[in-house]
Amino acid sequence: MKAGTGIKLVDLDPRGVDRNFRAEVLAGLSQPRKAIPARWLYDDAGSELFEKITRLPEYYPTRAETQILEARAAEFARLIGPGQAVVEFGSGSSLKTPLLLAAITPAAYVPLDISGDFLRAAAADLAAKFPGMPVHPVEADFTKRVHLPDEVDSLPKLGFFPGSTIGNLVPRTAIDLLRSMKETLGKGSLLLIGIDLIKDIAVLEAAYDDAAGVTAEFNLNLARRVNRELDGNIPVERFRHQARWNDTFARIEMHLVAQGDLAFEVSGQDFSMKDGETIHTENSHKFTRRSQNTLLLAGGWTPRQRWLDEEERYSLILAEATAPRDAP
Ligand code: AVI
Repeated sequence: MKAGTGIKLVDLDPRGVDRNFRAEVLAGLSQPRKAIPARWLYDDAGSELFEKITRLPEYYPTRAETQILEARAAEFARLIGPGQAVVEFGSGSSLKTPLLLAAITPAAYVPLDISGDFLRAAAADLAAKFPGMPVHPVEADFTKRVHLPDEVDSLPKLGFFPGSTIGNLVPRTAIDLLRSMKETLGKGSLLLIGIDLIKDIAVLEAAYDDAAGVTAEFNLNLARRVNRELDGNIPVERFRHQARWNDTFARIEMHLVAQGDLAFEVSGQDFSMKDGETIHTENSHKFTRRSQNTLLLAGGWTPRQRWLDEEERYSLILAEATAPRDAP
């Protein structure tokens, strides 16, 4: 991290491979229960597959969230008001972000993303769609406090974190992230956050194991990426994608399941797996109204308004940064 800027410099080895990727894959595969952090699913191929997932008939979150953004524009305008600096955590979706910006007439838009390429492309797209609205992209790791551009210092702030990406984090990390967002945005700021809901298990499992096999490809691409970038020889064709509901932790888990006993190498290290053993690749937590409130309050945000889509599958919540209060 470059001191004080909130900008994370990626640490590449001489072949241009991110050293953190190698370290996290080797550590994750060496554990008794093998796992690779979900953030590594998103190389170029993975990001393209995720875009396809958002259009699948089984994957309801994107459509449900877009429907809320379309249907509730007048309420956003009333509750949020004009003149905000909209700070988007992530480089923005070409569909959802314009819906929000058109609804509330902001004074500036500040997308934050660790990937400079995505960020610049998304910022240019938004600037073209909203001529006259200042756009200040910031290349930063927003899991830590980010120093926002001086130009938006005096403006009220609205954080935007759609997509239920918060659900990909385990509760401790999710709360750390919410607290960092509050530090980035400051006292009195607002946060509009998408959070997915617990529902029929069959619906959830289908959303993460679609009939066309796109999510399976998305998951298997992680093993292919390891082979490509880390000198691996994982026999990808001997793994099966699995999406399973874990009721104890209220989450869908993605796993790569070994079909038969197998062995492989990654970066010169040997690994073996028994038939049925898995590599855990993603969690997607789902919530009730109460567990959403608990999460947000633990992260320093007081929920003020909650909207559901027509089929009540998904929610968008407006919360306010509140001072810590321990006494009842
Ligand atoms: C990015 N994130 C919110 C998606 C989700 O629903 O958890 C990632 C995803 N994984 C499989 N399908 C979609």
